[in-house]
Amino acid sequence: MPDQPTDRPLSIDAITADLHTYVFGRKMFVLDTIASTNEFAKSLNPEEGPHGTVVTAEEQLSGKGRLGRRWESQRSKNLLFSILLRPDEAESLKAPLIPFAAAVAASEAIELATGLQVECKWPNDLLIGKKKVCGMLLESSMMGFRIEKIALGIGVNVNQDDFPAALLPHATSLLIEGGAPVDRSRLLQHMLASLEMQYARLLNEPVELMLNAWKKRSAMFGTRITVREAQGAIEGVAEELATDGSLLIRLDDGTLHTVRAGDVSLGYEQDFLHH
Ligand code: BT5
Repeated sequence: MPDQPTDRPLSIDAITADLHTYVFGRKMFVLDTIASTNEFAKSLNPEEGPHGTVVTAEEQLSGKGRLGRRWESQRSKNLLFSILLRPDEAESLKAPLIPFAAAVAASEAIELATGLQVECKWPNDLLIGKKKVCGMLLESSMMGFRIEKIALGIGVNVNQDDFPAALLPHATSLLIEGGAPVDRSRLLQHMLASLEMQYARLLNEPVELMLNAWKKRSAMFGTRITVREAQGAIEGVAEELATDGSLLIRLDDGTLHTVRAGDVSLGYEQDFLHH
C-alpha cells in the first residue's frame, strides 16, 4: 500500500521536520540510487560536506561491507546512510572506538523506535534474536599522518521481509522481528540524535563508560567463541574488550590473544556469517 506512511520515500523535509540534533544531518543528501553512501560521503569536499553531513539513499548499487564484502538491501525498504566526520587531532585518537559508540547509539535508537531488544556483536554488528539486523562500515581517509575524514556507514534492515537464500539464516529486519513496518524517516531521526549524543560522550567522557555500555549489550563475554582472522581461525573464551576496541580472547593454553580485525562466531566455525 503505497500511501501508508511507512512506505513513504525518504525526504529531507520528513527527516528534518523533527530532527533533534545540532550537527548530524544539519546538512543532508537524500539520494535515490547511488553506488554507496560511504563513497559519496568520502567524495565531498569540506564546503559540500562539513562535519556531520549525512548521506542517505533509497538504493545502493555497490553497497559495501567490511573487507571487500557486499551489503545487500532491497530498494526503498531499508535505511542506508553515512555520516561524514571531520575529526580534529584529539578526536582522531578515538576513531577506532567510533564503531562501538555507533553500535550503542544505533541499538538505543532501534529500541526506542520499535521496543525490540538489540544485541551488539563484535566488531560492529547489531543482532535481534541472534540474527543480523544492522551492519556498520567505518572508512577513514588520511592526510599525511592525520585522519582527514571518516565515513561512518550504517545499514539497517527495516521493512525488508525476505532475504536471498544465502543470507536468510543469518539476517533479519525490524519488520520481521516486530511484526510491523517502521517509518524510515523517523528511525533515521532517532538514529542521528542518538549517534550525535554518543559521539559527544565518546569524545568527552572516559572511554570505559562507552565500552561498558557496549559490553552490557553483548552476550559473548565469558563464552566460548571462534574468531576468523586473516591468518586463520582460533578458538577461546571472550574475555575483554580492550580500550582500543580489540577483542581479547583467552586461549586453551592460557595465553591472552588480541584480535584487531576478524569475524566472531559464537560456538563453532560453521556458524560463520561470511563465506
Ligand atoms: C557490514 O559488513 O556489516 C557493514 C555494512 C555497512 C553497510 C552500510 S549501508 C550504508 C553504507 N554505505 C555502504 O556502502 N556501506 C555502508 P560485514 O560485517 O563485512 O558484513 C557483510 C556481510 O553481511 C556480507 O558478506 C553478507 O554475508 C552479510 N550481509 C549482506 N547484506 C546483509 C543484510 N542486508 N543483512 C544482514 N547481513 C547482510
